[in-house]
Amino acid sequence: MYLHATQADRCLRGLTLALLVCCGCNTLDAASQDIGVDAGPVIASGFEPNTALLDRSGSLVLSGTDLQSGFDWAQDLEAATGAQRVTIQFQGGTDQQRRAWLTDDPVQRGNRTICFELREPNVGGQKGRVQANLYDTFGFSRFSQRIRLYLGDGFSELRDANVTFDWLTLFELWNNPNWTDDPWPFRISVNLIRQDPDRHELVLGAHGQTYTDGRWENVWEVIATDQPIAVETWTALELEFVEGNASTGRFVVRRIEPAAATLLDVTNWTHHPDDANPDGLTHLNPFKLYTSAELINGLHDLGTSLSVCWDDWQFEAVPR
Ligand SMILES: [Ca+2]
Ligand SMILES: [Ca+2]
Repeated sequence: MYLHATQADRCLRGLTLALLVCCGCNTLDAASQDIGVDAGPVIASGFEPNTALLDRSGSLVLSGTDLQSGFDWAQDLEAATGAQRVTIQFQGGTDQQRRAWLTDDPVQRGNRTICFELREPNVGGQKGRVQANLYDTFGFSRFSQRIRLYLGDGFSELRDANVTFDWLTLFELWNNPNWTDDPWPFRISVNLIRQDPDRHELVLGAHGQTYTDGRWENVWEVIATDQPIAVETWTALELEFVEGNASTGRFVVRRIEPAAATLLDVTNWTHHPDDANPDGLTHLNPFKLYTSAELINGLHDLGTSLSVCWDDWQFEAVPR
């Protein structure tokens, strides 16, 4: 147990995870970090035992120590990020409508993962939400994250049905949040989208948006056309963020495997353009499943739900 995470501890932990990954799933091996985050992961978990989900007033809290990586979800997390916990938030509903749970890899038994499922719209009947909250951090000027994603139940239907959509959020960065009375709300959302009903492909898109008078408006938008994300197989993704303006801000999404590729590469605002004193990224959803009642109900009518699994989360960051 790492009660006091030293630099040596972190190096050892990073090495341990690298070895595990190298010998196991072969997904998160070294790749170049071109935005200057190279301190080694400060969060590193494959959701292996003894990672646990504890119920706290309707949300779940990632707890315990991942004995494979050595990462402790309380002390190590707070020392590395300033955040006291990673919460899995639902915004209401029942276990029949939405859930998050630790379970075996759908492909490789014995490997533990965290899975999210939406069966019915759990937020006032209007939408469905299951999300990891990494909130109230020190504020990062840069971060890099790797995680593996498995698109499970419902996604082959979304790929093949006669439907288009652009709201199915997998990642979201809040710089700054719109629920804290901050004068300069701004967010970057990464969605899985389907643009053309004649193409049976799910692709990633991202936008940076300001929030004014209850409305989100695009500052920029990009779509990884011609780079479909496969369903019912593991995809390893890397996200990188640099806080900055139209020429210094950066947001990148790469696929590590299968088929390594840069999917989204944005040089543009990563905070509100009117915010003269950006203070780093304090709030993010490092993984989430958030979409419309329309999609969830449509899948429900087809007799299925919407489920994703996540594994091998690594996060490294530079505080401001
Ligand atoms: Ca795992
Ligand atoms: Ca900020």
